[in-house]
Amino acid sequence: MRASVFVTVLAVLLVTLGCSKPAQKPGAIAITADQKGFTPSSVSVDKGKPVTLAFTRTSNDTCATAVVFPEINVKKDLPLDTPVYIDVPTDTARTLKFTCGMGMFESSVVVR
Ligand SMILES: [Cu+2]
Repeated sequence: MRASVFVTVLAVLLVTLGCSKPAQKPGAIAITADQKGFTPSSVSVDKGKPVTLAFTRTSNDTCATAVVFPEINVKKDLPLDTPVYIDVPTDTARTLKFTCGMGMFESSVVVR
């Protein structure tokens, strides 16, 4: 019967984690998009540790109305003053480039 207790605990845990997901992400790394591009334009994160970036566009005077991570096929629109959360894979040590929708404001996440 121990196995079934374990499975029940695991299921409850997964449901709890799942429910908390759409909420705010306190550990997220904040990145601002404005006329200067992305700030900070480079972030380093620890390999193997889950990382969420929170992109917020704070100006209409910028072409960074979207953020693109070409290596992981992620493209997200950045509505004004609304945080957009992106989970970055950290399983391998590498540099993940991110830019605006036109490939400008080249920035990076360094996983090491
Ligand atoms: Cu651009």
